[in-house]
Amino acid sequence: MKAVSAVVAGALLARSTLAEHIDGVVSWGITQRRQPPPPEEARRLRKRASTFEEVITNEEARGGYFATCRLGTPSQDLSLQLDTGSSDIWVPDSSAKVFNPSRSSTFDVVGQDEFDINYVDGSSATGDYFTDVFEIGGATLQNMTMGLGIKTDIAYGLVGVGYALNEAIVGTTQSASSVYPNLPVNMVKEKLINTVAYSLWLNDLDSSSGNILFGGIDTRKYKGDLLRINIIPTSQGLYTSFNVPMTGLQAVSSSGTDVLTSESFPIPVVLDSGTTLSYLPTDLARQVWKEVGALYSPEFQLAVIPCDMQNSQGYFSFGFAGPSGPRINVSMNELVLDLTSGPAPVFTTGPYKGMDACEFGIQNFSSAPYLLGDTFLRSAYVVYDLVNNQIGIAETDFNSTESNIVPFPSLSAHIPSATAAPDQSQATVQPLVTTPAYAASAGFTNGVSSSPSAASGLPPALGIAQFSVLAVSMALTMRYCTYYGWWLEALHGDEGKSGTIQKQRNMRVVRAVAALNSSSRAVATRTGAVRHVGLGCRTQLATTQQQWNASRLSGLRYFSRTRNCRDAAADALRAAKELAAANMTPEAAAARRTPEEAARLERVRNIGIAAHIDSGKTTVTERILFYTGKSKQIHEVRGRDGVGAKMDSMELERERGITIQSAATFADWKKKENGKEETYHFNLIDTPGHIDFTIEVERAMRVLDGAVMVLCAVSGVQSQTITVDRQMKRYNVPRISFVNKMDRMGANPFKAVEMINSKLKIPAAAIQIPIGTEKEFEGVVDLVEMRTIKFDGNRGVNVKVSNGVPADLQAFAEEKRQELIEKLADVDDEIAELFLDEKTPTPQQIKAAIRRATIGLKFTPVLMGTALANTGIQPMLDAVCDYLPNPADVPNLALDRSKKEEPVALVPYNTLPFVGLAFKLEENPYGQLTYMRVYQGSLKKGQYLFNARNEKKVRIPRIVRMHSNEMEDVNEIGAGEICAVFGVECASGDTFTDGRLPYGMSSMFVPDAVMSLSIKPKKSSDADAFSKAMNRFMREDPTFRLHVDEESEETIISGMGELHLDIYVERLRREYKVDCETGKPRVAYRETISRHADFDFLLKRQSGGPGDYARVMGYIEPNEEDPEKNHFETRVTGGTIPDKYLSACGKGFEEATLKGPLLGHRVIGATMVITDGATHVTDSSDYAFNLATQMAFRKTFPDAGGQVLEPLMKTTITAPVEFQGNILMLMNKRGTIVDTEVGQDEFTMIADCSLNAMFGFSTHLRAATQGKGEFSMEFSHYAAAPPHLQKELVANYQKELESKRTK
Ligand SMILES: Nc1nc2c(ncn2[C@@H]2O[C@H](COP(=O)(O)OP(=O)(O)OP(=O)(O)O)[C@@H](O)[C@H]2O)c(=O)[nH]1
Ligand SMILES: [Mg+2]
Repeated sequence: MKAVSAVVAGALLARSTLAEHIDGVVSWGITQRRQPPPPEEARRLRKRASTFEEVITNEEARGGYFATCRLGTPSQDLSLQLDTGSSDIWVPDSSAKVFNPSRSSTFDVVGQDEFDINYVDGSSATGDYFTDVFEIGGATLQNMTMGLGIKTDIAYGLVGVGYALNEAIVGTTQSASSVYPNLPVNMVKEKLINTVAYSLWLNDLDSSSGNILFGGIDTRKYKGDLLRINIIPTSQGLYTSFNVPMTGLQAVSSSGTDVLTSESFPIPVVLDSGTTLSYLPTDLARQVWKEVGALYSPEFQLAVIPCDMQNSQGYFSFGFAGPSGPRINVSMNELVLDLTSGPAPVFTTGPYKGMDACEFGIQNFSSAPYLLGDTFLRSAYVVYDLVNNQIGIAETDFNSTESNIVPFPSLSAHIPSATAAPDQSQATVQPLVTTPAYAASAGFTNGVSSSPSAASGLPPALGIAQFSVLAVSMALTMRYCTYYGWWLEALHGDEGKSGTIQKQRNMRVVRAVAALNSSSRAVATRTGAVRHVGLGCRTQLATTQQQWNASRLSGLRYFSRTRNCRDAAADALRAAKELAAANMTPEAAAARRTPEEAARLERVRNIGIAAHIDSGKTTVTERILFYTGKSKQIHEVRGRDGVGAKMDSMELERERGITIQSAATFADWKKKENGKEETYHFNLIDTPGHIDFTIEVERAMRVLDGAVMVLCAVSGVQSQTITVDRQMKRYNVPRISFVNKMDRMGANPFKAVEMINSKLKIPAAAIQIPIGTEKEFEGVVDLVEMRTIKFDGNRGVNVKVSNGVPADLQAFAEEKRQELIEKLADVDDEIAELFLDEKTPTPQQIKAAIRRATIGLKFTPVLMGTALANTGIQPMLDAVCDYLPNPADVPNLALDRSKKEEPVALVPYNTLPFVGLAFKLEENPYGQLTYMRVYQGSLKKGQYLFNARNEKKVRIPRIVRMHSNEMEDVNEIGAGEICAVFGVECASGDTFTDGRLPYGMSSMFVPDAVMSLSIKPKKSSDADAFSKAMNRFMREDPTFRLHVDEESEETIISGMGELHLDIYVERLRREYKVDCETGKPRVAYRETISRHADFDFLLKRQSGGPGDYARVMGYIEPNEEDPEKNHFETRVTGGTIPDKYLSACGKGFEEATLKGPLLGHRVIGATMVITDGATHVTDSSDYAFNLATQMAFRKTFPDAGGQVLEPLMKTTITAPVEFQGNILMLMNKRGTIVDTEVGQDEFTMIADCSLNAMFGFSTHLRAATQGKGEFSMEFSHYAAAPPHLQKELVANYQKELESKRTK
């Protein structure tokens, strides 16, 4: 912005101090001009601008930065002013002794008389457009288009580096197509830098120099983290200035810290190097002044302060973009500025009588946008990223003598080494406006020497009342007039009203007034402003920032016409972006895929093994590891050798013989294809079957491309098979089915096939038939090829394949093959056609159809075998290769956050930008391990990734492939694979990118906890270990939760069931040596309402100070659309409740539903509608409306038929048939029987049971079935608890509350 560029107009040109050129970065040293201008130049300048009064001498604090550039051939040195608020380069010609075109052999006029620029301050330049060689910081631009000011009243040239749309636009309307190319854009075009971005940092008050670094950052020049925050666009969505949300301000000194608040939070502030002072909303500025004892004159709109306050030890901490955003501390020595260049003026009256007066660096302004000028910016290292529309900001390291320049790697790359400020959405939250205690005030003034003539050093900060007096009292105003009078006299006295330049230079001018003038140039005419300042007390600066902005945007500063160069920048940017985008489409990526890459992917299979508990998943996986040569020996689940299965590595798993955590491994399977051996690479996850660990299946299914669904040959589809089926369907995971335990008595694979068809509703057909049954089971007939497969050798390693089918099975095989073809004909067009033509498909046609239909989620081929007896596993591995997808076969989608979460396909191609999903976290002895599925791009050791959730940047120091609990280090992992990485702090389900794509991926489904229990370590000394363990468990397992009950102060853990919680209590004991006491398991009840009820609630409280007033009217009723979710709506007409209070009502409703009125459990299925209400002029607030809504909800809850819900569990019990009667009796008491299935020996009963009734059920079941019965439970839905139970629960809760109240 050229706001104060005019302020410096009179200063002398200086030489550049630093010019350095590294690849992709151009660094340019800038020095503030310290010398006064020669008199004739100053005169001309004075004529030029309305704000020229401040243009006198040096002073360190004066804004405006100049750099040495070189123009023409041979080059002429020019010192040009840097302007972050415009986008053009132009230079006055030789008449101003700035640039002499006739001496340049490369000078070429491209637009005669077409250059015409007007500034809002009234200054202007007209002339030609020309191209010539332009150099800065060692970078040369051969054909830079620039303006030549042949007629101009500005003595120096300008280099704009701001948003093109701000000022460097053609014509008078803003449009992206008329953007004029500016310096950074041209540097990108010339490939000198990679992106349109630069870092700009100033040094402290004393050195008055700074640097601009195009295309990169210098990591040694700032302290702490460089945080990225988003720039605020205009209401039309355009980016025109570096406008960011300021969301906090604290005053800090040795006596305390004050949080200063403003009605205007979040405050839009423009970071504007070139404006000397900073301008904040009046309410905030007043608090700042009060902290430091600055005095304000309404006449002059200026705050002044004793100069001694330069030594004050306090500082102000500016916060941006929400509570977790960057903070920049600005110390007092940056905020107290000399008013003049000679001896300082002295306070003639008032509390600082006799002391030197200085200008205070923070002034007030009446409307947005506010400005943070050099008094702020000197303390901040700022990176301006015009491509991503972000700013990187950190505190400047004034003492740094070192340099480490990091270029932006590419056009759209984010600011290097910067992380996005988290929770930027919070930046829109308006904090509560409070009055500070001014605890820091004493510390600000403490120790600052007082003036000898002042009565008693610095006075304590003025109270608000005194302030208002100061603001209105004529006497005080007069005092300031006196003060200015002194100045006016000095200026006009001896030499008369006109004064002389010489005198003016010596006499110094009140810069702040001029700065304000320059901010209000829209209405202050040049001469008018001069007059106003000259008239001192009568200065009236009533203009608003909007007016000023409006005039800027309506084109007061514009290029009249341009020629060929007008759209160059936009074109260059657009073309680069289009090229990048075109290269990233799935089609383009697929087309570029090399044969090697395609071959690699074709042989990758990411698969999961999932099934009902105990069906043999781990036993199967153990065989896979053995047959692929990954492990040399087979160890059984709870085997006699006492080793335990490799994949069940946890001690508890081995003891209990169940899988608790999923385990990942990888292996190479050599498959015979057309007489050749082809190697397939498997990434494999063995999941647990128990429903309490269902999250493990959930996340495996989220990231895997295919699955092997294992079924028991005797039981077929069981309760958890149905759960797993649901999970596979949720994530569209194609599957093959493997009927295990073919050696068991009563094994019947065809019953399992039938059950898959009928219960899971997936067309399924056996592609094998067994040879021999139960103990005689020795192999299978492959129905596709009609050949015999048998196994011998140690553990069945030798697969003996013979063509043809055993004679006794011929007819059966034909029949089953026909069934397979018919089933395929139902789901596959090609087979359907052959079938209708009564043609027999070839084995290749069948195979191809099975693959198509399986990947298309329309079919599952069923294989069979026995893992324990080592039969049938190898053909199942072949089937994984034949029928399950490779990573390129299945669509994987990400959500493009820059396009309203539009889905975009990810392509597993190594050279595309990286996108991966962290799906599982685990702490192991070597540190935090994050399992990651790489969807796109490759990941190299040492690479940086960005977490899409919080934009945090992390380095990946180590990549491993997991083999259960062992690891193998790798340097790189390719697209489509699964790996684990160390050193990444994240949550499970986080998306990672290399920073080039704005993608996130949908997260996985996390079921709600149904059971909880209170827990506490037996020894208080174990508290640390306890909380460490709990933190770890919660991080690793999203279904495990912990909270401290507010009322009972007990620690409550909750999870998926008794076993789930049990395992964690046990792991605490074993892994952390913490013994715990646990309470009785509790049910996670819910509360809801059953009918419509109206309310009209008035909150009116008065207690001395401001009161609380809010009236809300409306109704609550059951949420018919989703009985598990709450819904809030407002239908207020006529603005009886303003919008901001309505959003407070919404929050109030949310809070009320967290703790239901009956039991303090969550409320679900409630709708609340606010239809009307009332506010009070002074007493209404967000707080009052939030509270009123909560109270209205609670009060109306009983009228709306509030009731307690309890979880109903789908319970499946299996036992030998003879116990059917006993079980029926057991279940009658506990729930509703949904289904019973009686098999040959076993029967299965499914019932919906109240969880409450199921505590201790295992003991009863054991007693009723002589230990032969089994059961599993899974949450089904919530239903109203029986009335007597509701009554009892509510009474108990009330009693508890009562006892707490009386305590
Ligand atoms: N008869 C027979 N038993 C088997 C077979 N496969 C596994 N088992 C047994 O079934 C029991 C459960 O096997 P696991 O491999 O632990 O089953 P899982 O599916 O991994 O169990 P979870 O992970 O706890 O759900 C073990 O005792 C195995 O020995 C088989 O083919 N035949
Ligand atoms: Mg297992």
